[in-house]
Amino acid sequence: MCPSRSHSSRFYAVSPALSSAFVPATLETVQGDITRETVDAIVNAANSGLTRGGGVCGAIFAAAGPELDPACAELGGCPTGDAKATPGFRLPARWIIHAVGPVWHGGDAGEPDHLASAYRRSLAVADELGARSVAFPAISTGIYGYPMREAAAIAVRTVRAELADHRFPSSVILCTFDDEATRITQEALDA
Ligand code: AR6
Repeated sequence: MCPSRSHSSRFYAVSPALSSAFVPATLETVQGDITRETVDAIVNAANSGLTRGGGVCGAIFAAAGPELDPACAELGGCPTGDAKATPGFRLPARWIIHAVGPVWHGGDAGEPDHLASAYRRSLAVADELGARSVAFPAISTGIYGYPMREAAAIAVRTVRAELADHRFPSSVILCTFDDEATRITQEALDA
């Protein structure tokens, strides 16, 4: 579990599978190293070749172990805005969902749509896997240069909308890596 946990934002999503019943779904921000999250699936901020990279991708490949490289190679890449899953190998998480966010080019090159799509597709893959809990890093906000505030607003809006439509997951963590990202993400949750 990540070292510091900020307060959660709880809301209620209607599960289509449970007709009129309400299923509590949680969305919260947690600060720390995503590779240590004890969730069913963690999301990787991947490149379209699904190869070992820097940032959170490098941390995930290092923690998952050498089995991850051939497992990713078998997937044959992944377009921007899409997501594909592998096992988590040596991670506490059972699965890794590799999501490819956009490189920031100033905001007029379809970046918001691609970023929302990366979150949406990751949640669809989690749903297919039956993953009950998923942790996301702040996709695209590091090496790919997406401004944190804009990215956090898209993450919160997209995840909230998707959780209302899917049975799984019922718990989503937005895992932030530093104090500023945590503060900005919490503000997006509270907005
Ligand atoms: N746990 C949680 N968040 C982290 C961690 C960690 N261990 N390490 C970094 N972050 P980035 P991108 C945060 O650069 O911008 C790779 O080479 C970090 O502070 O990892 O989508 C890939 O292979 C930032 O807020 O991903 C691609 O080529 C966020 O994770 C490219 O980088 C995302 O930063 C993807 O770039």
